[in-house]
Amino acid sequence: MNRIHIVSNRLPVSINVENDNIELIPSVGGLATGMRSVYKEYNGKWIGWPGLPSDELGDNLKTDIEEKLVEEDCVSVHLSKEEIDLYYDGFSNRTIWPLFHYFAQYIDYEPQLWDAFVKVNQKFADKALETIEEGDTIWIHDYQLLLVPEMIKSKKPGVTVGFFLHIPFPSFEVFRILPWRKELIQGMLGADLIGFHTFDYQRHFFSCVRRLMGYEISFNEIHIEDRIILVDSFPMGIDYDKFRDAATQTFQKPLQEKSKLHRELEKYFLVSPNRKLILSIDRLDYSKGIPNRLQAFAKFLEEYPEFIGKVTLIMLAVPSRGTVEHYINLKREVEELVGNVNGRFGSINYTPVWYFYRSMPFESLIELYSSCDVALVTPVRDGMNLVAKEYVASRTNRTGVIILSEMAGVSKEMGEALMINPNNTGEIAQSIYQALTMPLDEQRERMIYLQDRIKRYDVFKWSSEFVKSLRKVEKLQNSIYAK
Ligand code: ADQ
Repeated sequence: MNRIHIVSNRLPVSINVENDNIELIPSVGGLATGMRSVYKEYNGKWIGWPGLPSDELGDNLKTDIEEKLVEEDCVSVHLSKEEIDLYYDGFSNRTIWPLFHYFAQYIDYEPQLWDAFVKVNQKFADKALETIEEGDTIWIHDYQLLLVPEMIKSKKPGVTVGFFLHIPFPSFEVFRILPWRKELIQGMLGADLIGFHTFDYQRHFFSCVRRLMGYEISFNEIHIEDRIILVDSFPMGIDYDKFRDAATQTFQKPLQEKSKLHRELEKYFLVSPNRKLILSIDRLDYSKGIPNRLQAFAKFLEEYPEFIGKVTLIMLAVPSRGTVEHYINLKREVEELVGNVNGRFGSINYTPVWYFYRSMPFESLIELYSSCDVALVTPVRDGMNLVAKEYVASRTNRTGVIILSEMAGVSKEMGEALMINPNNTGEIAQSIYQALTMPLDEQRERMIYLQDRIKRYDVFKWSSEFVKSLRKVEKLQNSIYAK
């Protein structure tokens, strides 16, 4: 069986260095979970950045880290502070991210950022080329590494290359704005298999390939001279059983073992048994529609004053990209809005919005998912959105309602959610009312369908389907070469 290697911007471990002692902390995120099963099963390596700027590490420490990573079959690509600034915070997060999420007004067009992007992509490709052999398979992830497929294919054509994009692929009219549009498409076309979360992103990609490069497309194949590139959609799932089992255990724990958060939530319900909780969880990112959500919640309290004192919005925002200007401004805007809503509708014993600007441990996330009556997921653009799936998996009693943006990739799999346009605060306010007053039977009916679907296509199914397609495309290539 051919080896399968993974390449992503970050390795699936973080590194903690204390008094020359190096500790590897495995990441528990969805991608790490799904991919770990793949590269371990197929004897591959995971190539990526270990998360520390290389200029902060001495040569000895760098070597020690590399040796430690070998134990986990990880290969590190070292990046300096300047490279992180220009390639990661720069071209990846100040140019591609806003472009692909339709925030054209935020795009940074600095050629210096592009140059760094090419250089660092080449660094990842070189490290991968050192690690892999002809005949191996490699699976490259996400928008930070769009040029890597071509950089590998051009040097080792016998390697089967897969690429998966975790964010939306924008329509041609948006994509064409970028000066380096052709280079990005060319970079992606080095892959033999290109995957997106949804058919719409796939459709946009085809339209860009046709209009910018003039290549032939037939069904889901792109034909370029003697190559065939397969393009398909693979909606990413979550580790469903992990969320369901953790939620089940949360309810079975004796009171003294429950977390502080859980005890506080119980106290809250004890004080007001008829109170309802709405949950909002995201990275603090302008694509997630957090201000709209707060405005809609305020509108809801304004239109339905009988709910003042009876509904609380718990809003978690994980700090993200805090050095990029638009993120700093967004943080300020969100804090002001939270202050406004609490100032307008709050009282001594009622705080309408509980706002947490921090990452939460897994147990607390589960407690919140399983305790909140409504999940408010309103991104203005989102490749998929795993929070919506995690909420569904954690609802062991099969109640709960999701209010979901039609702009999130996950909306294609969640027809039973209350669908909203995130720019329509009136519609969101109405949906909050509908969710809070929805009979339990109807909640269960919707939740059963959602759970069935999300459980069936979990993260393991997602990765195995992608690997299956990689094998298919590998055979296709071999048959072409054999002719
Ligand atoms: P993200 O934009 O990061 O991912 P999402 O899919 O929602 O968005 O994943 C966020 C993850 O962070 C979830 O697993 C969630 O549990 C966790 N999280 C959120 N808030 C947290 C908090 N306060 N504390 C701890 N954990 C928290 C990108 C794309 C998405 C796509 C994924 C996967 O932008 O569209 O769904 O990749 O492809």
